[in-house]
Amino acid sequence: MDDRMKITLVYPSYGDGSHSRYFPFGLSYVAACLVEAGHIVTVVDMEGDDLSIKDAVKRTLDSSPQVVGFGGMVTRFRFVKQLAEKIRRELPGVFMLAGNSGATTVPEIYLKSCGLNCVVLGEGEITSVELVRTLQEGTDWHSVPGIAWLDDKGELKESPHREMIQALDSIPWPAWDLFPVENYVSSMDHRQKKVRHMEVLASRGCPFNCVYCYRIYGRKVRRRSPESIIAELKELVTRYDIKYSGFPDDLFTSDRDFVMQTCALLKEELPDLKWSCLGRVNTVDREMLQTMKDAGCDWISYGIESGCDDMLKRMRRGVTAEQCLEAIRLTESVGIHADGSFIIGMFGETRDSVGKTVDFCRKADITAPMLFVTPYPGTDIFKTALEHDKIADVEKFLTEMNSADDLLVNLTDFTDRELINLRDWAQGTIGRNYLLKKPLTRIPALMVKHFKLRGFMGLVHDARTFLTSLLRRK
Ligand code: B12
Ligand code: SF4
Repeated sequence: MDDRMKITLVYPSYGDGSHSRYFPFGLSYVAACLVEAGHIVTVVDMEGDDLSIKDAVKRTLDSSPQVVGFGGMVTRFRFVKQLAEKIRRELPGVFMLAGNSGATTVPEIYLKSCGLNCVVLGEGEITSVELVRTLQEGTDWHSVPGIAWLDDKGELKESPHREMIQALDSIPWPAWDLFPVENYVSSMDHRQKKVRHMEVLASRGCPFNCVYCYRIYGRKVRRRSPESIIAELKELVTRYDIKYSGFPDDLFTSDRDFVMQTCALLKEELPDLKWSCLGRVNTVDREMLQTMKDAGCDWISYGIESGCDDMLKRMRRGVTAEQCLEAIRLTESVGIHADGSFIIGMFGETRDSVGKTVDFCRKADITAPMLFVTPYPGTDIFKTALEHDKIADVEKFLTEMNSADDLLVNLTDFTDRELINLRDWAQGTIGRNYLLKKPLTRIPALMVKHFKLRGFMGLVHDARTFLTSLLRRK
């Protein structure tokens, strides 16, 4: 008799009308561990396969699962809810669970709204395997560390917390082949370039403590060995012919020695591979950046967030605008493209602080999307927002989440309309300053990019936006 468990892992969609095509590492690590434990694992990937809710439910039912696990970050809550309701109706006895940032930070809402049996808190690799083993053996699953559930009275219960996995090299590589991996590999990369790519996670955790950030892996950083990272990259080159990669870790540059050792090996073993990473301005220096460049790094995304020192202090960034400017210049000077991200709408934001951010971008000669500060569950500003009654209904807030392009919670003294107008003005001015600095090269390059992304009508729309912003200079 086949006593393996049949588990279906469901990856919910990115959001209405848009795609991330960013490989779902969390779910794929969990899948790899369950396969290693000998189970039959099916993946239903709404994102990678462009599935509607109806199709995703059908595929899940067709796989006749005994266990269904949902992944996806907190922004995908509304999809988990819809999927879980429909699956529960068809398969009343199936064991359903969810993991990832939302399920970990607001477990009660996930459990109540989605009718789940339990949620997995934090890292899912060991917990999911132990949980499935208890289900397989018919023993009491409530004793498995690292989970939460609702008791008979509907109250939240948690088992003892699970220690984080120290030896990251011991975790199997992501189960790429269970997913529609080709759709990810051949999609546009984060630079909107069509080059075969797949990212690799090199570390977990970040030592810093920014108020708007949630770190599921905490502040103690754990790293893989450079040898294991390079081995995984080589496998990706051989298996999928990737030409580009990247490290979407919390913060790849947090340890200089680690970066230097990884780069030395990359340069030696994979000299043709280009890659990108997330960086923090106070963790880089010229020698390190040059070493990264020599090892194939061509793009670093820095979370700059604001060009105003007061705002940076409120965000607990621990850096000044001047340091940010210096790091961007240094990065560009060694030939790596420096990208920045900005947020608007922190507690205490003023017209003056937004003006400083616009000015910063002009001086740094960068353009970047300006997103609204959103108090995601698990962050310090989530707690502050609740204390200040800024979020009347947390479940409604979760249901409305998409990308931070929309204003969901206003933490400032501006009205919503004022804040949206201020964002539109700042975004338009940053973009226009950037384009007009080198109009002959930058405007055509942007037009080509937008044409490729959105076709002729997209191009017309962008041209109109740009011209309107020229007319609305104040
Ligand atoms: C890459 C990335 C992206 C990619 C997409 C990633 C993806 N595949 O969905 C892009 C760039 C598109 C992106 C977008 C956004 N992102 Co993002 N992103 C990340 C980043 C850097 C890495 C994610 C990752 O792969 N982690 C590694 C894997 C292994 O960890 P994991 O996913 O947490 O999985 C583990 C556990 O959670 C658990 N688990 C996960 N799934 C499951 C399922 C089951 C069944 C089980 C049992 C366990 C389990 O086990 C896994 C292994 O231990 C994280 C930060 C981070 N380091 O995690 C932020 C992060 C997830 N993003 C975040 C945010 C806020 C966003 C945006 C809203 C920002 C924006 N600008 O609009 C958008 C949301 C877009 C949307 N509509 O969904 C926040 C989420 C905050 C929160 N409280 O939930 C994070 C945590 C960043 C931060 N530090 O604040 N993001
Ligand atoms: S925003 Fe970046 S640097 Fe700040 S705590 Fe989060 S991961 Fe670390």
